[in-house]
Amino acid sequence: MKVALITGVTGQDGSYLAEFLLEKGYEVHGIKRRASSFNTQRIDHIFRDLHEKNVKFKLHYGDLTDSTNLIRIIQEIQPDEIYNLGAMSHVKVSFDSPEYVANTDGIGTLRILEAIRILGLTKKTRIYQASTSELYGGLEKNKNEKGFYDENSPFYPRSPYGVAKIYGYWITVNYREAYGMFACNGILFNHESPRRGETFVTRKITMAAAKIALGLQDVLYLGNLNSQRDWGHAKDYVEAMWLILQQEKPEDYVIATGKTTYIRDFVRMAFLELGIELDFVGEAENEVAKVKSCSNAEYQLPIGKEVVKIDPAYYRPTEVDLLIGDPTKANTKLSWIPKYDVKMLCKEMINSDIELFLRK
Ligand code: NDP
Ligand code: GDR
Repeated sequence: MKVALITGVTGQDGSYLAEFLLEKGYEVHGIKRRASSFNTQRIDHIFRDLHEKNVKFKLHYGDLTDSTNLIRIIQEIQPDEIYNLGAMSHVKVSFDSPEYVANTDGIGTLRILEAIRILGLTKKTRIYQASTSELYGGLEKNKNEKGFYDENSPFYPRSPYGVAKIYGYWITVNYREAYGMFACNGILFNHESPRRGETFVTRKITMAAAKIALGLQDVLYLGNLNSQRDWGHAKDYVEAMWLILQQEKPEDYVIATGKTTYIRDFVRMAFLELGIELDFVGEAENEVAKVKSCSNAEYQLPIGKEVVKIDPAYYRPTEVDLLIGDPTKANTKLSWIPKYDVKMLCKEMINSDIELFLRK
């Protein structure tokens, strides 16, 4: 039986990956942080009491800022595979806590790699590093000739998060080259799901659309509606993480859908799932979305009601305007083809949020 260790197991991706690996027959260990209230909602359904027999999913307290803790856990578990998903992952928040992000997202990656080296596991343990499309920074001139970002496109990060992650990227490449470790970067473009954190834009939108339709919220305040993102489903993306570690040679891969959508169009799509058609009027900070029509008898709002407004507090000091990834290498070498497109993703998220608020 293979043994895997996941940092960030309580997050969106960690929870889907843990489910995926358990289904594949792995013994799965996860590192969770101590918090004053429960932070395991996304994994409670797969957790079994340790007193039961044959428990395949185990949690350990730990933190990516604590080397001794990481060394002890890795020594105890002797994992075949480590998925380093733990990170302060919010781009806007990284402007508020840049030093913490550098420590966790950047040096945290080094701590994992060094632990493997110190423990003499360089030939046994394969490592997946959660790299990101934020490394590209969305610069027009850095796209490839087809108009996408691929494994060879130059990086130009635009946030403390992106800068910390670029260290994680390069230290992973360096340890692979210097010590022959099986260490790989997955350069993943945005991926979402009903488990997405509530302050990322897609989930913020689907939750608000559901609440507004149900009469539980008045207005949704957003920042920049003009950026574009290549959105996939987290379930598809965790499969790619696993595939990357099953290859003969350690390499880095872009994981993306190859399609991009304006934030504004995701808002439109989410409300339309509930039969609510929106009209966007005005520009920049004065832009608003008004209800144009309501075709679903269950969700009737006054025509002309302003449901989306702009709050510049959500603007970022430096923005990544456009992300679109070229998944050709993953399609061909990993035979990875995503099952979800952005419309299916949006539908699943909105339905899940409607159910959530109906239950409350
Ligand atoms: P989440 O924010 O949902 O989860 C992050 C996880 O990291 C949580 O389990 C969190 O714990 C944990 N964590 C945060 N700080 C620390 C720390 N100091 N020590 C240990 N664990 C910590 O992120 P996602 O699941 O969306 O993303 C997973 C990884 O992939 C991240 O590294 C992210 O940067 C990267 N990524 C994500 C993309 C996306 O679109 N989702 C795209 C590209 C890369 P807690 O629950 O206690 O907060
Ligand atoms: P991103 O995701 O920064 O791409 O990072 P996020 O959903 O936060 O923002 C996407 C775009 O939407 C714009 N936006 C808003 N964003 C948020 N969060 N809240 C708002 O109110 C709002 N209004 C407009 C943003 O300006 C941005 O252009 C995610 C994270 O998961 C990272 O960890 C990961 O590395 C990258 O995706 C790939």
